[in-house]
Amino acid sequence: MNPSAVLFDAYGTLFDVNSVAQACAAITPAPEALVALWRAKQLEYSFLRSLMGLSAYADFWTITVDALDFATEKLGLRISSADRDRALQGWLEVRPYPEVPSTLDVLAGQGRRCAILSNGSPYMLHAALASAGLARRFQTVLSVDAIRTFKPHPRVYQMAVDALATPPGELLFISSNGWDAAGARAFGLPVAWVNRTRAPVERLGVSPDVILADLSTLPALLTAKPR
Ligand code: LAC
Repeated sequence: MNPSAVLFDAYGTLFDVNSVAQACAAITPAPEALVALWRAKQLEYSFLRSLMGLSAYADFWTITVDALDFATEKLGLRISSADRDRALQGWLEVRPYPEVPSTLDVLAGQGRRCAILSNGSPYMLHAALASAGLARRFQTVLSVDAIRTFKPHPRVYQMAVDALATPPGELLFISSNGWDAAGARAFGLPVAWVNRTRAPVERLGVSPDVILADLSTLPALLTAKPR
C-alpha cells in the first residue's frame, strides 16, 4: 500500500469515545453505560436522519444533544442543565488514542497527506482537534455537514475524493467503525479497519483490505514512499 493521502474517521478512530464518560461522572455512577447508549443512539439517529432524506438533516451536534436526552431518560437519570452541558462538553474535549500523535508524525515524515472525514460537525471537530493539540496535523478536515448526509452514504466518500482531488486508489481510508469501513469499501476506497475491540467483522458484503489492532502499526504497513 502506497497512498498519497490517508483519510481518517474521527470518533472511535482518532478519538476515544469512552473518554466522554469522564464528563458524565456527575450524572451517574455508571457513566460508561450511559456513554455506550448515548453513542449507539447518536449513530442510529445519524443513519435514520440520512434515510429520512435531506429535509430531516440535523447536524451531528444536534444529534448528539438529542441522543443524550434520549439516553438519560431511558436510563431514568435526572440531569441538571449544568450536568447536561458538562456531558456535552465531553465531546469537545474527547481524548485522542495514545498512539495518534506519533502515528501522524511518522505519516507526515513519509510525505503523506493526512485528512479527516467525519460525521462530526465542523464545530465539534475543530474543538476536539484544538483540545487534543492536533489541529495542525491535518491538511484537510472534512465534515459531512457540507452535504447534509451522514456516512456511510456513498456521497460522503465521493465528497472526500473530490475535495482531496486524488483518485480513490491513491487514498487509504481508516476507521475503527466497522460500518464505516464497510461503507468506504463498498464505495471503492482502499480501507484499513482498526479493530480496537476485537469485534467480529460486519456482515455487510465487503471486507476491509487490512485489519489493524490500533494505529501504531499503520506506518510500517505503508512501506514505500508516496509517488
Ligand atoms: C465519525 C463518527 C461517526 O464520523 O465516528 O467521526
